[in-house]
Amino acid sequence: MAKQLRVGMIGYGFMGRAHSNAYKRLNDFFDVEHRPVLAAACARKRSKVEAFAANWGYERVETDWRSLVEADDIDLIDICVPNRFHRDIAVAAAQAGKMVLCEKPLAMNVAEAEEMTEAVEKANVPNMVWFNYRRVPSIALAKQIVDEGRIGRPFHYRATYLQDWTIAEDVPQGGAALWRLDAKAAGSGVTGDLLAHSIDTAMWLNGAITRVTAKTETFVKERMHTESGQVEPVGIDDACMFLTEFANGSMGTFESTRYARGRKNFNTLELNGADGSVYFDLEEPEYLQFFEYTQQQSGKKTEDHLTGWRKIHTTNFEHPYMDKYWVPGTCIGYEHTFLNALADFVIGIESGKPTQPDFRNALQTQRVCDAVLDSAKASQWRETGVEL
Ligand code: SOE
Repeated sequence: MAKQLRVGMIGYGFMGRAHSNAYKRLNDFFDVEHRPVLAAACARKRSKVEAFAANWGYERVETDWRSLVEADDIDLIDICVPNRFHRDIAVAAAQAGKMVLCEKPLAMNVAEAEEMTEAVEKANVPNMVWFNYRRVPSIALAKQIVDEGRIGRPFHYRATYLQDWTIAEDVPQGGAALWRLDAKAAGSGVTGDLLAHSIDTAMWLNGAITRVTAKTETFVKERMHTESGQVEPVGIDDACMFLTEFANGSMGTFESTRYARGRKNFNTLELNGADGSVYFDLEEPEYLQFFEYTQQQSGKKTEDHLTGWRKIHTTNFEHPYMDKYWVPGTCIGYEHTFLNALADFVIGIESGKPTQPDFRNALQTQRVCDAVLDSAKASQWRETGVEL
């Protein structure tokens, strides 16, 4: 018998839509016992949340998140609001015994992330942070290749995450959609918003980041604040670059900006090891590039003229998640990364093996983000304190 999973969604923006789509489609593609029910959507502005609820098919609306987390007919709270609200909602939801799913980054800073982690662990409620890029089949295949030992001793990790939507000086900070430019709402700029994704993927593929040295820049120093109507100083990092040491002895470079003209959501990674390399580019998400170094076997003719990068079209049934969708050669999209993440979460509940990244795992990413920002401020190397 199907078990209902009654969802209380908080927020109605980009992520509210991406997650709602995942709840609606889960049982169309994945054979799991739980059936998500879009029970309630919550936001402060009634007209907005009513329109969102009507569009996606939520049964009712709430305008106070506190009522939603206390409601008896809700099993799971999904937090899709600006980062400054994550901590209070997650802690209250855990205390009310609800499962908690939270958009990235987990929190404004490590102190909040620790509090949230403690709350979900004390209440023993299933929890997950939506680092959706782990669920791109090509990136999941990179993980498989690493776990199979095909990269060998790792030397280098390289990540870039570039956008260009904040170059104009008249883009305001604060308010719907633009809260990401307001340090009071977001905590940080590209470090929490974009590099958190890169850091999560990097530590998943290549283990703990132990030390960092960073440089950040804020190119536009003042912007109109939508809420106050005043021109206010900008407190976020517009760009951030950092070097890392990984616990496994490899080194990494990370670059992120919202000022790379022409780059909309350019997210790449490369890992180079003694025996091979993997490369991924989100603009070609259905491909993983893999270089395999094959040593010459004694007595065998060398085939060096045939060595080179393989561009693997990750659409076969054998590739991660792909047996759930269409036929080989046909691709899936951005929205499916959320569907895959939700499926993993539900499978985790049903199997009793919690899926990752849970709050404790995302706390480690938060540690790296905080160390990066602190390093940039002090112009010094910082230990991250990551436990993996
Ligand atoms: C920012 O523009 C943003 O929407 C991030 O917040 C998302 O996490 C990223 O995946 C796409 O870009």
